[in-house]
Amino acid sequence: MSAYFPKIKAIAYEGPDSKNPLAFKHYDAKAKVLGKTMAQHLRFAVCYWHTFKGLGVDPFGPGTILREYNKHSDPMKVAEATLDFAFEFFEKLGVGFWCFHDRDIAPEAETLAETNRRLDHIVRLAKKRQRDTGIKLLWGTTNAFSHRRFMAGAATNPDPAVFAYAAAQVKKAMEITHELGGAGYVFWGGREGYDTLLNTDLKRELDHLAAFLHMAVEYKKKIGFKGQLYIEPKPKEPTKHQYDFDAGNCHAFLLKYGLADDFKLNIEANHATLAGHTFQHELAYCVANGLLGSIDANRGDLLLGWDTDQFPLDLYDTTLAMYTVLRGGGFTTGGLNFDAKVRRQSIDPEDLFHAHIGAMDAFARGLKIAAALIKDKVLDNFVKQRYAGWDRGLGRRIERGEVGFEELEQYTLEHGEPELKSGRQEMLENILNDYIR
Ligand code: XUL
Ligand code: CO
Repeated sequence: MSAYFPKIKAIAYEGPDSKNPLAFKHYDAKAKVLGKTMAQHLRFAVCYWHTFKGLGVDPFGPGTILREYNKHSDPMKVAEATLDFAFEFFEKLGVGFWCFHDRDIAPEAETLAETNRRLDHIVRLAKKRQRDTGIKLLWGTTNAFSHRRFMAGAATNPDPAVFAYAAAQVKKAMEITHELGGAGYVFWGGREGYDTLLNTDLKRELDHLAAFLHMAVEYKKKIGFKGQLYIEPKPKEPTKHQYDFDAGNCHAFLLKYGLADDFKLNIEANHATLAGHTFQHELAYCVANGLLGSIDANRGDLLLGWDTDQFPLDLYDTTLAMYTVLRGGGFTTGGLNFDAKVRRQSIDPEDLFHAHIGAMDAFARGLKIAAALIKDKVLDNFVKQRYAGWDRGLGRRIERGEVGFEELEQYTLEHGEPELKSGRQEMLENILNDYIR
């Protein structure tokens, strides 16, 4: 069946010398890197909301992108046609996974009961598509931020009736994610934050968010859903201050409320930079704290202070991300979901292919470069040497908790001024540059 892209064949790997824009130059799904195939390492997913529902809307104008599947007048016909388009796209692109919000795949109806019936219908179709193609669900999630009822948040809403509505929605979204064999479920705090503290009880809202997540954990166990739960940090937008600000903030929240065993994090590159961190920093924080879950791959724009959700192409970013992920043991339940949208002028379906091909190639290159850095131990050896003092003598005794301030004062009185060593930042940056090719 080739309904929507009759002219585009399955995207093939043609190698770095190919000049074909509709071919992979670096992503060779079956090629092995450090003992696993590229597909197993990267676990690419296409996200439904940007790729199929995103139509180029911006604050200055409506969408510019006209898609054939949106031509039907019945919204459920649109939903069915979108699913057809989506699975044709997944197959031709050659990704193993997809991700969605409940409201992406089926439009909301007048009542919750009818909305849920619509979801069940699309889920039945999606399940068949998954079975026929072998494409799996990386994670599902809930859109509890677009409808006007959620203008003041979902789980952190001042009104318990809105909290209840959001709970009902997450309950259903977890059920359908389970039904579709999802490997995970994401909580991105859409409007869980505030616009002004003048009308906000911050402590109460955080307590409510924790109560909500505890209910989700309980329900997950009740229905036997084995997928991993993730929180996706973001510091701002749409609210002035989002409660799930960054990885460190989420970690403290999870620890405080006794949720740390049940959640990992879904790190988004553009959210990291909005928080004033690098993408690698957020991943490194996760690795250091056992929180590495999944990735929303994209990039921001250095000159723009909002979430531009562009397709990731920067080899430094993809290399350092893959370096950190590999050194953290790689993905288990998670993967690389392209939470990215084509620009407003990229109006052809073909642009969706160019966008994803480029991003997949950028991560494949990042993976290969990261593997070479790891194999040659160029950075590892330097770091090991830099901390070698902790593997012997005084350092080892400190790490083992065998000495206190008095012994350390005595040591300093005896040994005097420590001998300083260069951090060699420029040399290490040059080494990294030598590997990026
Ligand atoms: C918003 C964002 C979301 C989540 C899923 O910035 O990243 O698309 O990934 O709700
Ligand atoms: Co995201």
